[in-house]
Amino acid sequence: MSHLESWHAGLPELSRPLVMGVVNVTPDSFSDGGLYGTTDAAIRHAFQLREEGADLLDIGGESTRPGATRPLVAEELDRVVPVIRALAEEDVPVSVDTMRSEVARAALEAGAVVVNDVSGGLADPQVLDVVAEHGAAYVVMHWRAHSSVMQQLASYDDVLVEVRDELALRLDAATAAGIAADRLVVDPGLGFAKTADHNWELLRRLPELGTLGAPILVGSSRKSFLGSLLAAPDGSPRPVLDREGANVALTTIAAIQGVWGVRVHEVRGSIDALKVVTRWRGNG
Ligand code: PMM
Repeated sequence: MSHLESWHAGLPELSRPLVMGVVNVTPDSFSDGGLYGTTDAAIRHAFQLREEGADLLDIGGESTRPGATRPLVAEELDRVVPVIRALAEEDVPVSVDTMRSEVARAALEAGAVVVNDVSGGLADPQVLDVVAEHGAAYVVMHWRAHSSVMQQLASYDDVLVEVRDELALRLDAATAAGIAADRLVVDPGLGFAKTADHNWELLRRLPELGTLGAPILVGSSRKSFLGSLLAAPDGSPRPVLDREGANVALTTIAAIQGVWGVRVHEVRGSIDALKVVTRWRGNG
């Protein structure tokens, strides 16, 4: 069975958590904006992450950086579709990071096997219908509002319980739209309407999301809560491209707590960490 066919048959069950490698085809992502902004550079970078061991490549054409302005639909399509097509032609499994049904549809037609929707279907509910129609897998991330206003909504009595309850509603909406329960993945959405303290608490209590009955994906890579954790004595945050050691530690912590996958910009270190956890558990 080809790699793409096996994704069509169901979510993969690996002996270690899956590694989703991030390729942002954007001029303005907070983490790698502009680095892979052209189709060719993005394709080259995706193949490099695949060689380093990424199981799935997450192709995004809209920055979710706090305060980012949204691209036009046509711009987002131009950014992601050629990259997805080139990877799918080489049997590389791809997810599309989008909140838009038009982009989700074009991406699935170009060969993507997963829709990674940071809004969990709230930004454009028709995404759910498109995913159901194609029988694709769907990542339901916890989200409260678009980036321009989301940090005003970072208020919780118990962040884990509220994120879990809000994700449960989105899972219900997804199954009501016809997405099979075994095609759904949940993600707590670190940094999306969350402070650093909220992110740390979620990372401390990941197994409590298990009652949702869906595999868990976590994306901590390069996020600003790591920048502030690692800040210099003068308080300036650690630069975005210099947060990888901390992120590898979080891959380890997430794996020990039994997550299904991690979403990372740098693949090698996380693959190494997952090998360590697997061997440490006595399974490798
Ligand atoms: N974070 C970003 C974008 N997409 N998708 C999922 N499922 N989980 C995340 O945490 C997540 C995401 C933030 O932007 P980036 O692409 O620069 O990391």
